[in-house]
Amino acid sequence: MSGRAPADFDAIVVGAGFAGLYMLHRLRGLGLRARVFEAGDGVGGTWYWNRYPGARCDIESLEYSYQFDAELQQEWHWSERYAPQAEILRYIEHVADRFDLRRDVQLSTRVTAAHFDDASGLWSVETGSADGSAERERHTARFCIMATGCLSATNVPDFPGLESFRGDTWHTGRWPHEGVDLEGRRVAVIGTGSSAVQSIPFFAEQAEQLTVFQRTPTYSIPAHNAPLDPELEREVKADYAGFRARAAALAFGANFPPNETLALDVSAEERERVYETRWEAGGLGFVTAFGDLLRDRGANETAGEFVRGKIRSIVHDPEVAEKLLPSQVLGCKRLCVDTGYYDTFNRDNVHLVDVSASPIEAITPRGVRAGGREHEVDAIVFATGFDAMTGALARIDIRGSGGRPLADKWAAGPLTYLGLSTAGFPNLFVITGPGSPSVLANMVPAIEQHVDWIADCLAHLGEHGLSRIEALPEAETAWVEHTNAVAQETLFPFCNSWYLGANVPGKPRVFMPYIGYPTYVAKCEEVAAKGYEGFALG
Ligand code: N01
Repeated sequence: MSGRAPADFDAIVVGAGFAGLYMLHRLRGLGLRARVFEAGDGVGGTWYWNRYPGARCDIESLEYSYQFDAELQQEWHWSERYAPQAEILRYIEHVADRFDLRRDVQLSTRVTAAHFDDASGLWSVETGSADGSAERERHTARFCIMATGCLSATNVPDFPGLESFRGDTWHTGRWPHEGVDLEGRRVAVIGTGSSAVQSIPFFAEQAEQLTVFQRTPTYSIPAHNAPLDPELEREVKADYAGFRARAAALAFGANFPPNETLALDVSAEERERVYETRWEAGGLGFVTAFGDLLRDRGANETAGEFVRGKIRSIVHDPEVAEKLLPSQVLGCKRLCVDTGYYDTFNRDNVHLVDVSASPIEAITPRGVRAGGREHEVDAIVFATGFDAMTGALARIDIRGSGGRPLADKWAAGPLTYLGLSTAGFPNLFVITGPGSPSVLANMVPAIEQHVDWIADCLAHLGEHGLSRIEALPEAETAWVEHTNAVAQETLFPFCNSWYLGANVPGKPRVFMPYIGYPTYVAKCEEVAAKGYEGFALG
């Protein structure tokens, strides 16, 4: 690359999860000097932090893995249909060792700032120790690549009195590594999203009393998790590439083939039969039971009513069942996948507190006050989710050309071209950023697609003696408008989901992920084939 000012590294990567590690591997393959900074004391990202009991993937293990190395995917054996957190973390650690990645990963190091310097054309990245105790350091690099994750910045609501609580508090996304003993304790869980749905059955087994504070009832589909079927594993491994290609044509992978038939085009009996089949199969495939579930409210309502019927049949106490019935559009918040969630509310030691009408008023020294009543507990679990998609970036002081803060540029919501790049921030890439399919695709292949695109782009720059790439404002505007237009054709904007930023008070309400993985991949390929159309190269 021409015009190169001396820099500590060719590229700095922030985060050592699935995205950062594969990015490092590709950068090395290009002969570039790279350093990964990671706040955690180990690699793994999401799967390093989310160690709460019951944490596991909602995408089947044979699909939730890297495909860049044929031997790796042949040799790794998953033990269950849906891999538990510890096994996914072992897999990521195995990849780090197998490809000798650790020597360029600096752990326990938090990136606090990343500033672009117009004069040198370099990024200056400031790091400190993860606990803030060590001196800050600065490192320069031509490229800065954010592999900071979509669901990594935890969200603990600002409940009055939080600091006064005398017991223990934990967030599911920062679960203590040594585990937590709930034996004989009265425990509160705040939230009923995926993390709560997975952990509540485990907490209920251990705790003396478990009180669940629910603001929005959730739709959850049984996982029907089981040991991985060896016959299926053999079949997939006999043609893993073909399996991956089939998966790439769908949102959530090869085992979730969508049914194109419209729900309202078939009889009520036929709908019931299809829903029952999907419920028995388990998992996220429920939402693709018919082609119009996320487009037509009437169609969606039939699926919602089916799940409500299931909840009524599982939960014995009709009053509790009634409280658990979701009424929002099914699937417009991420569908949950569970093992025994609704059934847990049949236990004598589990209590459900509906805080939809009367929100949690305060955390008191002895518990949680809601609806004018204090619920005394010894510990509180915040299963309150994440400042999704933009939160991890917002927690870094990122400044582009002319010193412009990203926080200012994104004050009304994230603006990106392809979710990969943002105008005014040259040589900055975001892996699975807002405006890309990310959380509405299978994350690992979506990450690989982004990493490959970025690596190919850097190779292109090198081959053409170029050192700078930046999204053009007009390409970005068109992409943001297109992303919004696609979302508006669906039912996704109709709930208070984290896809919209609606879970974090004050966050701009903008639908962040791009809907349509195959279309998106084709667009990225077209942009590259046209010499990085929509980008200024120099
Ligand atoms: O977080 P969430 P999560 N008072 O935002 C409630 C992925 N994931 O960690 O819905 C009371 O979904 C909030 O209520 P409401 C997956 O993509 C995957 O569970 O906003 N309650 C909600 O119930 C998932 O979608 C897996 O009304 C408050 C809950 O807290 C994403 O991560 C497992 C509140 C937060 O739910 C996030 O899931 C785990 C308040 N002030 C996570 N504020 C799998 O692979 C928030 N809540 C299976």
